[in-house]
Amino acid sequence: MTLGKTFEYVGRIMMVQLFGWGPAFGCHSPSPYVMKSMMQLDMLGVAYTTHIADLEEAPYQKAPYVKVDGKIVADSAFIRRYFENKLGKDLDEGLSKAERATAWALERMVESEMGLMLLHERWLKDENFERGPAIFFADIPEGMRAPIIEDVLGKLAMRVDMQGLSRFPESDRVILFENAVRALSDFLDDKEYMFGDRLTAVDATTYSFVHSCMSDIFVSPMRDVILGYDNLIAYEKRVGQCCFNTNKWAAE
Ligand SMILES: N[C@@H](CCC(=O)N[C@@H](CS)C(=O)NCC(=O)O)C(=O)O
Repeated sequence: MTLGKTFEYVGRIMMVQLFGWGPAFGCHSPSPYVMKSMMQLDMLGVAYTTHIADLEEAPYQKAPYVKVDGKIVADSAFIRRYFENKLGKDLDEGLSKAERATAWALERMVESEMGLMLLHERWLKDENFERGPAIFFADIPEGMRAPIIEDVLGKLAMRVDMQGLSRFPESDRVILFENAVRALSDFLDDKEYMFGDRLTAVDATTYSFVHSCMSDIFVSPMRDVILGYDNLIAYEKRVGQCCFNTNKWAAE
Protein backbone atom coordinates (compact mmCIF):
# COMPACT_ATOMS: atom_id res chain seq x y z
CA MET A 1 0.00 0.00 0.00
CA THR A 2 1.30 3.48 -0.79
CA LEU A 3 1.31 6.02 2.01
CA GLY A 4 2.95 9.08 0.54
CA LYS A 5 5.70 6.47 0.20
CA THR A 6 8.79 8.60 0.22
CA PHE A 7 10.85 10.56 2.65
CA GLU A 8 13.32 13.25 1.88
CA TYR A 9 16.76 13.81 3.29
CA VAL A 10 19.55 16.05 2.09
CA GLY A 11 17.52 16.84 -0.97
CA ARG A 12 16.92 13.24 -2.05
CA ILE A 13 13.69 11.34 -2.19
CA MET A 14 14.06 7.79 -0.89
CA MET A 15 11.82 4.79 -1.28
CA VAL A 16 11.22 3.02 2.00
CA GLN A 17 9.59 -0.40 2.05
CA LEU A 18 8.72 -2.10 5.34
CA PHE A 19 8.45 -5.89 5.28
CA GLY A 20 6.33 -7.75 7.83
CA TRP A 21 2.72 -8.83 8.10
CA GLY A 22 -0.56 -6.98 8.34
CA PRO A 23 -3.42 -7.24 10.81
CA ALA A 24 -3.90 -10.72 12.27
CA PHE A 25 -4.71 -12.37 15.60
CA GLY A 26 -6.82 -9.36 16.60
CA CYS A 27 -3.70 -7.14 16.37
CA HIS A 28 -2.36 -4.57 13.89
CA SER A 29 0.27 -7.18 13.05
CA PRO A 30 0.86 -10.73 14.29
CA SER A 31 4.37 -9.49 15.11
CA PRO A 32 4.89 -6.99 17.92
CA TYR A 33 8.30 -6.18 16.41
CA VAL A 34 6.69 -5.19 13.12
CA MET A 35 4.25 -2.94 15.00
CA LYS A 36 7.13 -1.42 16.92
CA SER A 37 8.95 -0.52 13.71
CA MET A 38 5.79 0.83 12.07
CA MET A 39 5.23 3.11 15.04
CA GLN A 40 8.84 4.24 15.23
CA LEU A 41 8.95 5.01 11.50
CA ASP A 42 5.80 7.09 11.93
CA MET A 43 7.30 8.87 14.94
CA LEU A 44 10.37 9.67 12.84
CA GLY A 45 8.21 11.00 10.02
CA VAL A 46 9.33 8.31 7.58
CA ALA A 47 6.69 7.43 4.99
CA TYR A 48 6.82 3.84 3.82
CA THR A 49 4.99 1.20 1.88
CA THR A 50 4.14 -2.12 3.52
CA HIS A 51 4.95 -5.55 2.07
CA ILE A 52 4.65 -9.16 3.15
CA ALA A 53 7.98 -10.38 4.51
CA ASP A 54 9.97 -13.00 2.67
CA LEU A 55 11.99 -14.57 5.48
CA GLU A 56 14.36 -16.15 2.98
CA GLU A 57 15.53 -12.75 1.81
CA ALA A 58 15.59 -11.32 5.36
CA PRO A 59 19.21 -11.23 6.60
CA TYR A 60 18.33 -12.87 9.93
CA GLN A 61 15.28 -14.76 8.62
CA LYS A 62 13.13 -12.48 10.76
CA ALA A 63 10.78 -9.56 10.24
CA PRO A 64 10.65 -6.61 10.35
CA TYR A 65 13.17 -5.49 7.81
CA VAL A 66 13.17 -2.48 5.51
CA LYS A 67 14.51 -1.75 2.06
CA VAL A 68 15.75 1.78 1.51
CA ASP A 69 16.47 2.31 -2.18
CA GLY A 70 17.03 -1.45 -2.36
CA LYS A 71 19.42 -1.64 0.65
CA ILE A 72 18.16 -3.94 3.41
CA VAL A 73 18.21 -2.95 7.08
CA ALA A 74 17.01 -5.67 9.44
CA ASP A 75 15.92 -5.88 13.08
CA SER A 76 13.68 -3.30 14.74
CA ALA A 77 16.53 -1.89 16.86
CA PHE A 78 18.72 -1.34 13.81
CA ILE A 79 15.87 0.05 11.73
CA ARG A 80 15.34 2.70 14.40
CA ARG A 81 19.07 3.43 14.59
CA TYR A 82 19.43 3.63 10.81
CA PHE A 83 16.74 6.28 10.39
CA GLU A 84 17.69 8.24 13.49
CA ASN A 85 21.22 8.52 12.10
CA LYS A 86 20.09 9.26 8.56
CA LEU A 87 17.65 11.96 9.58
CA GLY A 88 19.62 13.36 12.52
CA LYS A 89 16.64 12.66 14.79
CA ASP A 90 16.46 11.08 18.22
CA LEU A 91 13.35 9.27 19.41
CA ASP A 92 14.52 9.74 23.00
CA GLU A 93 15.12 13.46 22.63
CA GLY A 94 14.81 15.27 25.93
CA LEU A 95 15.52 12.21 28.08
CA SER A 96 18.38 12.31 30.59
CA LYS A 97 21.10 9.66 30.56
CA ALA A 98 19.40 7.84 33.44
CA GLU A 99 16.06 7.95 31.62
CA ARG A 100 17.67 6.59 28.44
CA ALA A 101 19.19 3.75 30.44
CA THR A 102 15.82 3.02 32.01
CA ALA A 103 14.11 3.14 28.60
CA TRP A 104 16.52 0.63 27.13
CA ALA A 105 16.22 -1.69 30.15
CA LEU A 106 12.43 -1.53 29.95
CA GLU A 107 12.52 -2.22 26.20
CA ARG A 108 14.70 -5.28 26.62
CA MET A 109 12.60 -6.51 29.57
CA VAL A 110 9.46 -6.24 27.47
CA GLU A 111 11.01 -8.01 24.48
CA SER A 112 12.65 -10.81 26.41
CA GLU A 113 10.15 -11.47 29.20
CA MET A 114 6.83 -10.63 27.56
CA GLY A 115 8.09 -11.67 24.13
CA LEU A 116 9.04 -15.18 25.21
CA MET A 117 5.78 -15.61 27.08
CA LEU A 118 3.90 -14.43 23.99
CA LEU A 119 5.74 -16.95 21.86
CA HIS A 120 5.04 -19.72 24.38
CA GLU A 121 1.35 -18.92 24.62
CA ARG A 122 0.70 -18.51 20.90
CA TRP A 123 2.88 -21.20 19.40
CA LEU A 124 3.38 -23.89 22.03
CA LYS A 125 -0.19 -24.28 23.24
CA ASP A 126 -1.94 -26.47 20.68
CA GLU A 127 -5.29 -24.70 20.91
CA ASN A 128 -3.70 -21.30 20.39
CA PHE A 129 -1.51 -22.51 17.57
CA GLU A 130 -4.66 -23.57 15.75
CA ARG A 131 -6.33 -20.23 16.51
CA GLY A 132 -3.43 -18.18 15.13
CA PRO A 133 -0.01 -19.27 13.87
CA ALA A 134 -1.42 -22.26 11.93
CA ILE A 135 -2.49 -19.76 9.29
CA PHE A 136 1.16 -19.22 8.33
CA PHE A 137 1.32 -22.82 7.11
CA ALA A 138 -2.02 -22.93 5.32
CA ASP A 139 -0.51 -22.61 1.83
CA ILE A 140 1.84 -25.58 2.26
CA PRO A 141 0.55 -28.68 0.45
CA GLU A 142 -1.17 -30.93 2.95
CA GLY A 143 1.27 -33.84 2.71
CA MET A 144 4.23 -31.62 3.57
CA ARG A 145 2.55 -29.43 6.16
CA ALA A 146 2.68 -31.59 9.29
CA PRO A 147 6.46 -32.30 9.22
CA ILE A 148 7.22 -28.63 8.54
CA ILE A 149 5.04 -27.53 11.45
CA GLU A 150 6.65 -30.17 13.66
CA ASP A 151 10.12 -28.91 12.75
CA VAL A 152 9.25 -25.25 13.43
CA LEU A 153 7.49 -26.01 16.70
CA GLY A 154 10.37 -28.26 17.78
CA LYS A 155 12.85 -25.42 17.33
CA LEU A 156 10.65 -22.95 19.17
CA ALA A 157 10.06 -25.41 22.02
CA MET A 158 13.81 -25.92 22.33
CA ARG A 159 14.37 -22.17 22.52
CA VAL A 160 11.79 -21.69 25.29
CA ASP A 161 13.07 -24.77 27.11
CA MET A 162 16.70 -23.60 26.99
CA GLN A 163 15.73 -20.25 28.47
CA GLY A 164 13.82 -22.19 31.12
CA LEU A 165 10.38 -20.61 30.85
CA SER A 166 8.56 -23.73 29.71
CA ARG A 167 10.06 -25.76 32.56
CA PHE A 168 8.03 -23.77 35.07
CA PRO A 169 4.42 -24.61 35.88
CA GLU A 170 1.96 -22.14 34.36
CA SER A 171 1.39 -20.46 37.74
CA ASP A 172 5.09 -19.51 37.91
CA ARG A 173 5.19 -18.36 34.28
CA VAL A 174 2.31 -16.04 35.12
CA ILE A 175 4.16 -14.66 38.15
CA LEU A 176 7.14 -13.76 35.94
CA PHE A 177 4.89 -12.28 33.29
CA GLU A 178 3.03 -10.22 35.86
CA ASN A 179 6.33 -8.93 37.29
CA ALA A 180 7.04 -7.34 33.90
CA VAL A 181 3.50 -6.04 33.49
CA ARG A 182 3.51 -4.54 37.00
CA ALA A 183 6.86 -2.88 36.32
CA LEU A 184 5.41 -1.24 33.21
CA SER A 185 2.28 -0.15 35.05
CA ASP A 186 4.25 1.23 38.00
CA PHE A 187 6.62 3.08 35.71
CA LEU A 188 3.81 4.50 33.56
CA ASP A 189 1.90 5.52 36.68
CA ASP A 190 -0.50 8.31 35.71
CA LYS A 191 1.56 9.64 32.80
CA GLU A 192 0.18 9.77 29.29
CA TYR A 193 3.17 7.98 27.80
CA MET A 194 6.11 6.17 29.38
CA PHE A 195 8.21 9.32 29.82
CA GLY A 196 5.55 12.01 30.06
CA ASP A 197 3.30 13.74 27.59
CA ARG A 198 5.36 12.90 24.48
CA LEU A 199 5.94 9.54 22.79
CA THR A 200 9.48 8.19 22.99
CA ALA A 201 11.01 5.05 21.49
CA VAL A 202 10.03 2.72 24.33
CA ASP A 203 6.35 3.55 23.84
CA ALA A 204 6.51 1.74 20.51
CA THR A 205 7.84 -1.38 22.22
CA THR A 206 5.59 -1.16 25.25
CA TYR A 207 2.45 -0.54 23.23
CA SER A 208 3.18 -3.28 20.70
CA PHE A 209 3.76 -6.01 23.26
CA VAL A 210 0.93 -4.96 25.59
CA HIS A 211 -1.42 -4.83 22.60
CA SER A 212 -0.23 -8.27 21.43
CA CYS A 213 -0.58 -9.85 24.87
CA MET A 214 -4.13 -8.45 25.14
CA SER A 215 -5.35 -10.25 22.02
CA ASP A 216 -8.62 -11.96 22.88
CA ILE A 217 -8.47 -14.60 20.19
CA PHE A 218 -6.08 -16.71 22.26
CA VAL A 219 -6.81 -18.59 25.47
CA SER A 220 -4.11 -17.30 27.75
CA PRO A 221 -3.66 -15.75 31.18
CA MET A 222 -1.72 -12.86 29.61
CA ARG A 223 -4.80 -10.81 28.79
CA ASP A 224 -6.29 -11.29 32.25
CA VAL A 225 -3.06 -10.19 33.91
CA ILE A 226 -2.99 -6.95 31.90
CA LEU A 227 -6.69 -6.34 32.54
CA GLY A 228 -5.74 -5.99 36.21
CA TYR A 229 -3.86 -2.74 35.46
CA ASP A 230 -6.20 0.11 34.60
CA ASN A 231 -3.50 2.53 33.51
CA LEU A 232 -2.10 0.01 31.01
CA ILE A 233 -5.55 -0.67 29.57
CA ALA A 234 -6.08 3.09 29.08
CA TYR A 235 -2.56 3.44 27.64
CA GLU A 236 -3.12 0.63 25.15
CA LYS A 237 -6.33 2.29 23.99
CA ARG A 238 -4.80 5.79 23.87
CA VAL A 239 -1.71 4.81 21.90
CA GLY A 240 -3.72 2.58 19.54
CA GLN A 241 -6.06 5.46 18.73
CA CYS A 242 -3.27 7.91 18.05
CA CYS A 243 -0.79 5.63 16.26
CA PHE A 244 -2.75 2.87 14.54
CA ASN A 245 -5.85 4.65 13.31
CA THR A 246 -5.45 3.43 9.73
CA ASN A 247 -4.72 -0.02 8.33
CA LYS A 248 -1.40 0.38 6.61
CA TRP A 249 -1.67 -3.11 5.10
CA ALA A 250 -4.99 -2.54 3.38
CA ALA A 251 -3.68 -3.21 -0.14
CA GLU A 252 -1.67 -6.30 0.81
N1 LIG B 1 15.18 -8.87 17.27
C1 LIG B 1 14.21 -8.88 16.20
C2 LIG B 1 13.09 -9.86 16.53
C3 LIG B 1 12.13 -10.02 15.36
C4 LIG B 1 11.34 -11.31 15.46
O1 LIG B 1 11.53 -12.15 16.35
N2 LIG B 1 10.45 -11.48 14.49
C5 LIG B 1 9.67 -12.69 14.42
C6 LIG B 1 8.19 -12.36 14.26
S1 LIG B 1 7.56 -11.71 15.77
C7 LIG B 1 10.07 -13.48 13.21
O2 LIG B 1 10.25 -12.94 12.14
N3 LIG B 1 10.24 -14.79 13.37
C8 LIG B 1 10.55 -15.68 12.31
C9 LIG B 1 11.61 -16.67 12.71
O3 LIG B 1 12.25 -16.48 13.75
O4 LIG B 1 11.75 -17.63 11.96
C10 LIG B 1 13.68 -7.46 15.99
O5 LIG B 1 13.73 -6.66 16.94
O6 LIG B 1 13.30 -7.13 14.86
